[in-house]
Amino acid sequence: MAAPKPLIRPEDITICESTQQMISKARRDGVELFFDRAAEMKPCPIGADSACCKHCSMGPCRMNPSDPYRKVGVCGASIDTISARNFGRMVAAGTAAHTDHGMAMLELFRGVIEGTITDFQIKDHLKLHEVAASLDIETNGRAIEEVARDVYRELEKTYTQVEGEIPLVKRVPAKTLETWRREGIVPRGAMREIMEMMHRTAIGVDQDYENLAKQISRTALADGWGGSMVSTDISDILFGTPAPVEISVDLGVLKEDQVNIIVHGHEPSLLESMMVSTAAPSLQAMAREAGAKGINLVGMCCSGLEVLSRHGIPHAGNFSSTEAALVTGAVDAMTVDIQCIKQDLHKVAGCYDTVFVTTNYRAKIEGALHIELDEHDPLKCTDEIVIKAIGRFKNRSQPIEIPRRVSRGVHGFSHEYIKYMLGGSFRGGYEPLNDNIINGRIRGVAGVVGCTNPRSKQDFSHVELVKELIKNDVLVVQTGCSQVALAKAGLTTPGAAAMAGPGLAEVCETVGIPPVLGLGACVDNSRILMAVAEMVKTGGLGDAIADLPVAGCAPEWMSEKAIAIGQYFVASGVYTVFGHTFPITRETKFEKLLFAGLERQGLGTWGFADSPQDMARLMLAHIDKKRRELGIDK
Ligand code: XCC
Ligand code: SF4
Repeated sequence: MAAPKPLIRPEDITICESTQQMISKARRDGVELFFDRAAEMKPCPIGADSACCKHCSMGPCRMNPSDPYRKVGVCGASIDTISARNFGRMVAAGTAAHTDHGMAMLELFRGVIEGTITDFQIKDHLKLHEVAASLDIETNGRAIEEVARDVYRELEKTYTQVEGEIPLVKRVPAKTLETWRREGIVPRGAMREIMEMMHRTAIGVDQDYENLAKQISRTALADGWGGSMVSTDISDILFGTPAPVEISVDLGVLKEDQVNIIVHGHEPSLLESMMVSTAAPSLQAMAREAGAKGINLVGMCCSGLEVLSRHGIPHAGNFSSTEAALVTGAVDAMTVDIQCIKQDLHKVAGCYDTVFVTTNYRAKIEGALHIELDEHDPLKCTDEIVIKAIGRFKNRSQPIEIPRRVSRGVHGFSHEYIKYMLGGSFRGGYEPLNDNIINGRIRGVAGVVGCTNPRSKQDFSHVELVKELIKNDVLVVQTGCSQVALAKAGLTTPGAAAMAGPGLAEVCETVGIPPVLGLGACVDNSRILMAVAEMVKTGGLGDAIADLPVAGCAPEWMSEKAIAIGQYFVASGVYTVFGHTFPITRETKFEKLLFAGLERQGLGTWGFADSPQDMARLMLAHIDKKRRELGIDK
């Protein structure tokens, strides 16, 4: 009999000490985690390089990634066709995820305007007016409902329009938009672009990788400047635009003597409703009668990021820590909606008697309890979950072990706030951003975003990359699981300015901000688009987004959504580096197009690196190149 394989040490799986502690506990408890399966299941080397196609039943056809032009598929499809089609379908899936989420927010907004939904309101009138103004909708002297109706009608076109240009391209800097028009990649409407992407990647349709690449960009742009941006705008209008607030992050936010409820997923409405339920005096009293000191509501992943900055709700951790949270035994209920919800959470929850509830009709899990959140009566769902959580608290039978770690940090930097904070506008005020870039105190701006992935050491590349960037005077903006990684590592405090280079440190100390600014969930990458558009419009740094000394990175990406995001940043003009893996065959024409050709068309370009030092090196080299081209390098 073969000897059992030695287990990977927790400290080699993650740098998150709380998650390390829970990996050890899970092993003692005999509970399998996704880290274990990642170690067990080696990725298929052909699939990893995107060198196979299963778009029809003449295949599946497999190419040889080390000799990619030796064979073609049964239909004759070349490696470039095959990998461009695979890439296009990833972009379509990622775009569909963000735009469907955005559409759900828009439907909620419509219900609020029509008065059929009364548990949510238009909370941020100022934001509504700003969004209206950006769409050339008259606001002067008009009732808020009228303006809201027009905003709704206009934004709906993001999805349903079949010709023309999606409404939010009005926010794109003129020269960038001109490039898109020349290349024929301005999105018409998200549904149309996703549909066409799926059509063109089917057997026997578009078999020219350059032509496919255009639709890939057009689809991705319907995400960034479409579905995601609508989602951010509407969420701000309904729930409030974030402003900086100090938050606790890490598994130590769970409380042994309270009823712990975790909300994990992506739609802010579930957590917003859960906040109302957990604050209800009757349910608070019920919790106390059960012996609890109170009800502790905690967010995870993007749901958590949506509300942490709006309401100061604590955050337990990112994608790779969702099972770890359950392993504490302290979670009385975990409730989920859409996206990044591992099917095995249901099973792990079962091992610890945690109430696990799916709430969205789009995302059920076989065997899991489903209590649907109906926006017309959201408290019905969330009250019931709270009652179940209290029941579980009362009957807790498992030993509880909560890691003690908690990091405090400041989050909630909407692009509106960055603008205000750095001088009323990005230029022409007190210590404005553009001036500090031009005078060299800030070398450039980097977006570090995206997932964690059990195939790379959790959080490690995020943290090392960001440390390297700020040391080199690069201001970092963040979203998604990356933001949580840096929060846990303590880099979202103003004190972290001490780790920044002298120029960036001076700016941070003067303004009183951390060198790492958390902007929210993955859909809030649209805030980064708005920030770079604002930088161009402010002046002094070129005419197009592609001229700016900025770069982006998703060091530990895993989701198709990340590919869609990466592609919309690239198509918008941003140099975007992905870490550890990239779904493409090397030394092919399609690879050269993504990694060099798009830049020649006036767009941005993709980059790839396996170590955080190399990611930083590539990003800094790009920022310096742009500074030289702008004539502002010293
Ligand atoms: Fe998911 Fe949005 Fe990725 Fe995190 S970063 S693993 S997509 S939760 Ni958005
Ligand atoms: Fe093979 Fe072509 Fe069918 Fe793909 S579409 S599986 S390459 S025959």
